[in-house]
Amino acid sequence: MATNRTFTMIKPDAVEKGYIGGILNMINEGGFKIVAMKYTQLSKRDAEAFYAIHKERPFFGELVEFMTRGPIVAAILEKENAVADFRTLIGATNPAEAAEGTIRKKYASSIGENAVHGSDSDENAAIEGAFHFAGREIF
Ligand code: RTP
Ligand code: MG
Repeated sequence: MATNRTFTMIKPDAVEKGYIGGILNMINEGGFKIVAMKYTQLSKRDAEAFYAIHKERPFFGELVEFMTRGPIVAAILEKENAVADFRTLIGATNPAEAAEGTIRKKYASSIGENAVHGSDSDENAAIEGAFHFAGREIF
């Protein structure tokens, strides 16, 4: 995957609350093009693999439980400087610290249930995109 792409998930909390449309609108307004998208649900094994980097953290069990409790929207987004610009658009992990105008400020409820995921590096964007999408599903 090229370095002008990032990977996102609309997390179960935001899907449950009916925020898919609002979040996709902010993504479009932010200048990102959707090049792959699916509505799916993570298995426990998927979530443990996806968040393996956090497996020693005290919140890992809670994170896996949360991310598997309902469907998510997974997508690959394209824009110049996609990874950094998308992290800016989503805002801080803790919505209490998220800037005005960010997705988490508007839609996240807590540090754990924070509405969206955004890749933190080009390398992870490529890994995470490939975790969810086959080449023929990316346009
Ligand atoms: P993400 O990977 O989902 O985009 O979030 P992030 O980079 O802003 O935050 P990260 O440190 O990678 O943490 C991953 C996710 O774990 C949950 N978390 N819970 N209870 C807690 O203290 C806590 N800390 C993190 C959040 O869902 C966070 O997005
Ligand atoms: Mg992260």
